Amino acid sequence: MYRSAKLSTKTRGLEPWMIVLIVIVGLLITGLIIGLLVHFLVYDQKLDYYHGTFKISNAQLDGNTEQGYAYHYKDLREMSEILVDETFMDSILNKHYIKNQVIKLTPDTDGMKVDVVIVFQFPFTERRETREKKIHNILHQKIRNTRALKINVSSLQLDAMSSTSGKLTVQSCCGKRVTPTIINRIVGGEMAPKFAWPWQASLQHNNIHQCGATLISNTWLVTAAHCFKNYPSPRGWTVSFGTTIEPPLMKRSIKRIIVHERYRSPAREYDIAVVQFSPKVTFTDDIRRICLPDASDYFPPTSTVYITGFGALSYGGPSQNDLQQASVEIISNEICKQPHVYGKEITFGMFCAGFLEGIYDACRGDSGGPLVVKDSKDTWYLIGIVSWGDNCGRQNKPGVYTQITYYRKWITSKTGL
Ligand code: 4AZ
Repeated sequence: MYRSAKLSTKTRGLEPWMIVLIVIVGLLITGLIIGLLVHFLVYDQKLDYYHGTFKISNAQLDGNTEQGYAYHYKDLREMSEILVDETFMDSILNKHYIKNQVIKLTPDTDGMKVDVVIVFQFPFTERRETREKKIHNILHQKIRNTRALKINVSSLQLDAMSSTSGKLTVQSCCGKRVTPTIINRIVGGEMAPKFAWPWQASLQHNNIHQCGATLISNTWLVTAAHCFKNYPSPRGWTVSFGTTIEPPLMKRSIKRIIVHERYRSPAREYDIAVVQFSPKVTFTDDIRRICLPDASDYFPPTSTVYITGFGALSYGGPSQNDLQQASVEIISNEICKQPHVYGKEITFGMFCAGFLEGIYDACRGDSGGPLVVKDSKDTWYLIGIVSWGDNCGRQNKPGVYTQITYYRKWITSKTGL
């Protein structure tokens, strides 16, 4: 009996534990397939890049005021970006539109030619030709109806870009980063998050950190002249990138050091130098150049600005391996030139930033590094170079910075930027 019963289960069907196992495995496989489908269809949609060009006929860059309105480069770029933002945010492509970036403004016979990269994220189901047609039509219609800028409708062109060249083009633009701002202090010390300050560099002599520097192109840095007081020749100098000195994200050797020809230590005027390294870097999320302001740009007192560096956390302390950051405020010359602050020590091409109550400040080793500001479109500009100060974080002794706008033409004359 016992034997025949066993035989009958074998012939009638599977053991109960096998059925349970099969159900569990089946559920797991179904779950995995659903998970992968959701991942690829919802989260892993690739970005689509388009290169658009159009011509604004009533705009000129300032300095050329014969026809139409004269704009600063920065304002015209911002107006064009806002126009493209509005175009797609108010359209049926709203859900798929990511962002746009003006990559070039070129003066043309009777206006300005604008080159812009427009980024979308579409579901896989939509055909490529359909998308391109929709984008073109929406842009065409907006341009025809726009009043603020007179855009030549027939000048509009739109081409799809490969995702590699789209990504590279967007990354090569200045002053953009991939992380939001969460901040405080260098003296007192707060570590900078990865990707937050991709233009920060460390200048090293015989592999020892000496100064900060800021990336302004794929081969040029801006820093302070006083960093080269002891070692004026490029020999022995290297630059490293990334949020730690050790290990460095990337390292390059310095080929050229151009110190301002009027810098005379121990005087503090003309504390600026440009430095060229080789080979060039490729921009990524962690290494990017910052934008330089126009010579005529003005950044008013009490504006919030940011300083970063590998410098000491207190006067006399050691340099840091992890990049530190602080949020400070621009202090007016009127306040900084008061006798109990710096008096006559503040001269042309300098400005103060920090707080009169002290605490948040740059310190030794931060010298040469950036003081930066963000505009309304989240584009970052270099406006100061850490130059000097009486001690660090002391009351009535804020940090003093080389004013980039004052030396803007000098930078162009040496680097072409
Ligand atoms: C320095 O010795 C230094 N508190 C840099 C900045 C400041 C002070 C000293 C500003 O490089």
